[in-house]
Amino acid sequence: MLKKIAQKLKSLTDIAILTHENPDGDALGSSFALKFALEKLGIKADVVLEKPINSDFEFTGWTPLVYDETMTFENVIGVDFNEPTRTGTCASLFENAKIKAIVDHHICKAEPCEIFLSDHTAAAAGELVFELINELGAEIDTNIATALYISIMSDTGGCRFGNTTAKTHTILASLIGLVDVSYVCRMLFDITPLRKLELSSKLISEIEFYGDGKIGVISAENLAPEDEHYLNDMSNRALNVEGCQIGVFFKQRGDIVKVSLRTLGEIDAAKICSSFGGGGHKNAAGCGISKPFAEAKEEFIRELMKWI
Ligand SMILES: [Mn+2]
Repeated sequence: MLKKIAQKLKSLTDIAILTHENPDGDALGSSFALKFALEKLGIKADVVLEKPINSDFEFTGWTPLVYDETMTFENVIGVDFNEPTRTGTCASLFENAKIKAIVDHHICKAEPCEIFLSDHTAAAAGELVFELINELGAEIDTNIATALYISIMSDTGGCRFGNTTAKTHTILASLIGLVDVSYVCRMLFDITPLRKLELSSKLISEIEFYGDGKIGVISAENLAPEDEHYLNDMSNRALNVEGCQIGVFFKQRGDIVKVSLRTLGEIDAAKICSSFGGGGHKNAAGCGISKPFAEAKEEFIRELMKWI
């Protein structure tokens, strides 16, 4: 499939790259790595996002095209999602395109398009994009290497999560000479906007525990939309409390309670979230529940209690 996708991409002159809404480091890094590689081959490529890049990633200097409803693209490739609805308002670009492909590493329920590479053993979409770039024959330069490095380090939490493999390290090792590692890691993992520090300290101070401290729960019922991206790692923060095996973060978004779940070992986050219509990876998954906040939370925690 990798070969097929590379051949297809090489036959095109203009490609839009899409990724999931509220893009994280993997979504952005794998998208921009692919853009830079395609441009090296003389193919016009744009990353199209719902919104401008969030402040966490301003340091990259990456510039996406911001979606507007007049946009149309004949050719689209999606990275880091396998359900087109995950791209938010960009879903129409995907639906209306003539040629569409997806490269993804989430557990997959249904094939979203004909040209579809799905490998849930990959730690990050960036690992698959790395292989795709090699297949395309584009030479990896500093811009591409940095984007891939950000992608893989983000989805593996700096090679600390259970999804990290020997292959992850091998790929990173091949990139490392081209990347300003200490700068990138400081920007990814250490630098915190003051607003994020304030918000997360407040939410963490209100953490609740269930099941003898095995389940840590952080909740944000009244969250301003512009603050949402500051709280991407809240479920990890809950999981990091000594004795916790499950970390969960509930936040209200419109009429939906969004759930972000992190688990240890055999506690299958993807399975738990799929019973609420969501999905993801074995130890990191999410879902949305259309119920009042307290009710959604109670129902989800009741399900978690079965796993401990
Ligand atoms: Mn990913």
